[in-house]
Amino acid sequence: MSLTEEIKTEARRLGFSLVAVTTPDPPPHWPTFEHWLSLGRHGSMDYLTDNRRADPRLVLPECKSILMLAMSYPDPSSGTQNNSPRPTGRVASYAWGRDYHLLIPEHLKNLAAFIEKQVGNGTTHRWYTDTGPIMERDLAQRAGLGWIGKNTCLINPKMGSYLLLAEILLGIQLEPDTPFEADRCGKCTRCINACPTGCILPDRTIDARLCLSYQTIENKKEIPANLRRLMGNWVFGCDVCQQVCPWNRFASRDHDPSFNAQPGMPNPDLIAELALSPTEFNHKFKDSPVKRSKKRGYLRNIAVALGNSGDSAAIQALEIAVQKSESLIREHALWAINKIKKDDFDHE
Ligand code: B12
Ligand code: SF4
Ligand code: SF4
Repeated sequence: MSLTEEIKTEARRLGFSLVAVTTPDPPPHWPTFEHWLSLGRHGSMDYLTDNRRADPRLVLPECKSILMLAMSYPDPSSGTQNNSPRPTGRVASYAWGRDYHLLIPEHLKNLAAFIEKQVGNGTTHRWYTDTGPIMERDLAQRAGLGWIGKNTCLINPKMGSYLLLAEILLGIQLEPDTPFEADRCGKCTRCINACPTGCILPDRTIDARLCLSYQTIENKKEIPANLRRLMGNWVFGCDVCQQVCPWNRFASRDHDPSFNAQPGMPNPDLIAELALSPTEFNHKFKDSPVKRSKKRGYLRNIAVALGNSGDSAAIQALEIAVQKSESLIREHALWAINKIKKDDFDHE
């Protein structure tokens, strides 16, 4: 077995669903990315302006090959049936269980140690999942893991798109795989039609400022008034453009059990969540991706979802939030109260 094959076998043994190799050359769609940034479509995600994304050798000068990896997470349609009579929210399925930013690095460390052992001397390497200055989708496509769909996600023809990406930049030469050149979207436009805010653009990018995933996770300030109704009951992330994708019929059912839904997921009880104290929030979401939105962002989202529920049973909890909370949550709770009262009035 070649060194490349040995490394791939070990990656699969460690739980990665897909593994392939690409060169350290600049990502082919860097100009698309730069244009996207220049139009401000990244909103407040300033970390994306790190120009090392233009070339992996700016991240690791000795880089000779990049191992691209993907790990499956739960298909959102596998969530338990939600029969609650009380208003409930929806959480994107990658965030139902343990945070992948905690889980995947454990496997990356083990894989890097395996590579060092095989090569016999301290090989230079650097690994990331999500947070590094690396254009992960572009490099994963070039490594042959799948194509970039119109919804901008990397889709594998056998596994769909419920995949998280990671990479190890290596100072050793491995055999590069063939890029995935085909575009299997064809004439389909389901994701574009289904996106609640219409933020999917024709050049396989999205206007992140309008994306519900950005608004519920990355935006730390007010949610623009025109987007609040469109949020429906999404309180952390959004899966719509993947749920409608026909390629997710092939979504892998096999994922690390720590990604399984924790109690209260995937449909948290909105009235109960609105009353979470800082200690309760920190305890509940200690190892969950939800902690990224911080308590204030999460409760802001909960307030909007309660407003969208139109359920007058939520008014008392919202009034308490208006009295007790900081200005960001207060303003969204007031919006929610007005929305519920107006919906009631409109129905009379
Ligand atoms: C910023 C960011 C976001 C932003 C912006 C998303 C976006 N589409 O731009 C927000 C907060 C909205 C977001 C949302 C989500 N994200 Co996000 N996000 C990122 C991050 C950190 C950077 C992405 C980025 O640079 N965006 C800017 C655009 C312009 O770049 P891009 O999406 O990489 O697209 C490039 C390619 O598509 C390529 N390209 C364009 N046209 C074409 C045409 C062809 C033929 C080819 C081959 C390539 C190509 O060029 C583009 C620009 O260079 C990456 C991690 C990383 N380091 O890359 C995760 C990442 C993309 N996110 C991920 C996930 C899981 C999500 C969500 C599903 C979470 C959720 N359920 O809420 C949603 C999906 C929303 C969506 N439809 O994209 C995964 C995606 C895995 C996958 N299968 O694709 C990543 C890779 C994180 C990870 N390590 O797993 N995300
Ligand atoms: S994640 Fe939701 S809001 Fe964002 S592009 Fe997909 S469907 Fe649209
Ligand atoms: S829904 Fe259709 S157009 Fe969108 S990514 Fe999937 S196959 Fe492509």
